[in-house]
Amino acid sequence: MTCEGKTSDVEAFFASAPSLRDEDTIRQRVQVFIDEHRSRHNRLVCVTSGGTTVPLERRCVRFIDNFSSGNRGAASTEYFLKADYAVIFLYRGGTIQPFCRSVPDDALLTCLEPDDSHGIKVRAEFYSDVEHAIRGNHEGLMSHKLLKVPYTTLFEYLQILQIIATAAHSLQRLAMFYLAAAVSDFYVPWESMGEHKIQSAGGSLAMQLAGVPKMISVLREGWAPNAFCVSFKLETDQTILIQKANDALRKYRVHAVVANELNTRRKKVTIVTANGDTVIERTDQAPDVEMELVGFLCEKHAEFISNGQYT
Ligand code: 9Z3
Repeated sequence: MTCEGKTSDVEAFFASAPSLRDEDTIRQRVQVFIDEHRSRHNRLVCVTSGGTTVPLERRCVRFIDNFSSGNRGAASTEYFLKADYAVIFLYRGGTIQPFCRSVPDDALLTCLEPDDSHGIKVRAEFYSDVEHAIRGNHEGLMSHKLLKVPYTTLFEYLQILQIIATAAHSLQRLAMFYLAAAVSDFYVPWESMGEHKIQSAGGSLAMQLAGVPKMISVLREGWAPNAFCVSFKLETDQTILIQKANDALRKYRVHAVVANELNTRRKKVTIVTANGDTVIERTDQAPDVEMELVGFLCEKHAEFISNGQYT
């Protein structure tokens, strides 16, 4: 995600974005969820997950995508729920869902089979994974601890994040933002985008992409200034990763930056805070890095709630 959001750039971004489909419904669902947890003094985290698309045409056939399977966001959501947080899961449609990490992509066709009485049953070898997925999801939704909001485009992602963050302002320090989504730094402004599919007759294509205003700063300074804010830094070059994470920490004034390298992201993350770096590496005994990562951040958030600061 980007930052140093000059107010005029940010306003221009939102003013020119296409209107958000189902905006009233999203706003209402988010508000009701947050109000319920505010009245119970619960901790609430907004976990963002998956990657944004950047459309190249208004009637979009082609788009630029940011890589993310959604595994990090899904796993983290499970651990936040376990830690008794209410979770708003802002996810890219089609990416991995909480409790479904062990279920194959084509779950319907892989996990189910016809039974003897013209019905359908779960294949024995997938039974426990399917049961885990269905029970976990059902429990999260039915207990009102989990609210899932899908997005696809960069415009939708930032519009919905703004809705969530401004509503979460009322939770003050009880709110956390855990920004694991891979968000494009570049986009085609809606007003400069053609209506129809770009024609290929001319051979090559040159396009000018504009920089996305840095919304993390806006979230920190304007939308939810009292919330605990964790952003992620992804690099493919290990040698610049920690420096870039430190730069982000200072620039965006977030409470922690989780630094990860693309190829090792499932095994190792470094949490960079003003108090130093903490490396988390998955051991053979641990199911994933998210268990320890979320545990660490929950502790820091608890300190922050009590003192307004953390060690
Ligand atoms: C991350 O770095 C996430 O950890 C991953 C998780 C996307 C790598 P998966 O979904 O992977 O489990 O497959 N997210 C943030 C990526 C990002 O766009 N960060 C921006 C940057 O690095 C800052 S906001 O510049």
